[in-house]
Amino acid sequence: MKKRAFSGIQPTGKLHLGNYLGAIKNWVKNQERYENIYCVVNSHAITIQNNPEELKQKTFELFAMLLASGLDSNHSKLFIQSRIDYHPALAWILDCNIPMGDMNRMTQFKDKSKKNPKNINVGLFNYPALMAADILLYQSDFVPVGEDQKQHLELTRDVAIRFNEKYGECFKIPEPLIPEVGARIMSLDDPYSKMSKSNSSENGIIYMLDSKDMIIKKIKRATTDSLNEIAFDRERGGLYNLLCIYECLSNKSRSEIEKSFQGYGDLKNALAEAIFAELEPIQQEYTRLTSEGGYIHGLMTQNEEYIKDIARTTYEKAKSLVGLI
Ligand code: AQP
Repeated sequence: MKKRAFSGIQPTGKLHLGNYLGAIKNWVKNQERYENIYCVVNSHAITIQNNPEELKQKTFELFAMLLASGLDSNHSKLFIQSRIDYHPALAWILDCNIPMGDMNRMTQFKDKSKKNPKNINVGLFNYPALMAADILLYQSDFVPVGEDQKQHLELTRDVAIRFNEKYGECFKIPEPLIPEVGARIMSLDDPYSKMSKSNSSENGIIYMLDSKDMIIKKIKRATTDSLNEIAFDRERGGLYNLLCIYECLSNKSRSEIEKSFQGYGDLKNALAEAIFAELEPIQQEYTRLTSEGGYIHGLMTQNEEYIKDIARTTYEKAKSLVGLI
């Protein structure tokens, strides 16, 4: 029997190259290897997104973008988080089993609160409990995510282990699947911050729907240094980030890549071409899919019965184990 992979992505902002290389590309690559369940986590999105019409539109667009990127309904069950009520229900049970100290350590909450001090809400603080519920409901073996989610995955594993020990066997303990290359794509103009939908400046971020001209412009402006020597050196953050992006897209080894370019101009030209070559077919498919809106809306609810069955079984077990009637 195939192992199960589960992951989710928020319909906040516009999808970018970090989301694609850190998560989506790997979901697609491993599609035939695992039994896959992928989720548009719109309930997570309301921790930072508060325009209802925009949220509905972004949920639709993200769903279409995942399909356009190559997720295939024969191999991957895609669904919308808010349509399955067991997610917040299990999150509450987990909430009551997560020590405050564990939650207080979560760095993403600290980062996001610092960057948006006007919107520090309880949901944002509690995000990791809902994420743990998402994963544990589906008895997932693997969770393919970017490196930024590692700490949340550790919390998920800890709460599951503790719960199983305290109340009896209930949850499978999931393993993170973090890609060797592309796990942390950095902002182009601030290579020491991750590329992020809500935090990066427009110049620091390549969106999946950027035109070729836009990609060329942003890559040309990307921060490097004055050495003009091509080497995978973590200390040279700007160059290292560009080389890692190229590595994800080229299937070449690091030594081959280092020998391929004369200087930064040469690398930047090839990188912009490689990014557009990867994104162009996705953009075309996205345009095709979204022009048939009814088709996407039909797919958005297609897997719900299957998904609900798995979620219900886990939730009912957890509920009964803690003594809720
Ligand atoms: N820069 C990145 N490099 C590699 N992987 C990344 N991911 C996000 N940024 C990078 C991975 O994308 C998946 C979906 O992420 P998400 O949208 O659900 O939330 P996020 O991690 O918080 O992504 P953003 O772009 O930073 O969004 P905002 O700003 O809205 O919070 C995850 O697997 C993540 O690891």
